[in-house]
Amino acid sequence: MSEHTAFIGLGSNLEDRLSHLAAARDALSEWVTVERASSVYETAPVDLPDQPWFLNQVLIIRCALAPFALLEACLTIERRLGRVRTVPKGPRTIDLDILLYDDLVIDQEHQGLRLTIPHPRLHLRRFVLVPLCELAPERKHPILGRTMIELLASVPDEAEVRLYVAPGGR
Ligand code: PH2
Ligand code: MG
Ligand code: MG
Repeated sequence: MSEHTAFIGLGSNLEDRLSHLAAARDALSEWVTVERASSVYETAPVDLPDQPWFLNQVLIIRCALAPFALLEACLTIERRLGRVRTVPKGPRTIDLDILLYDDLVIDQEHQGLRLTIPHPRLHLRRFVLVPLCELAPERKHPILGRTMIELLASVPDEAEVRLYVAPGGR
């Protein structure tokens, strides 16, 4: 069984955000091995500014799932954690995005689902690059050929990303 390494971005800006991140990690463990998790960051909303601040985190996972099977697992977890898709880029209990999968470059549609890896906005978002740099600063973007730390140094996004310290130190 071949093993793959992927980076998954988690985001939540509704209800108990920290619990949603934990529930997503637990649910993912049913399909994949969660190897490492970044710190949790509290981040100002981008793209659609008029919504609550997010908690974001990035995970390194190992899995035997093919890319579309991993996407299916992510969507299943989103549904299980009560995500309702109303406004695009709007508030959500949980979002799981495949950011990187080995050094794969893919942009395909399969049974009505579109999958683009690397995530098409990875290099434009501080809330993704900051936790990615914590885990893998020297990892190269498979299309841009630049490391995560280089991408962060030149990212135009200025939206705030700060380390999240849970109330009561949870
Ligand atoms: N996700 C979005 C849109 N905007 N902003 C932050 N800070 N964090 C997110 O995860 C996020 C967002 C759509 O995927
Ligand atoms: Mg997203
Ligand atoms: Mg998503």
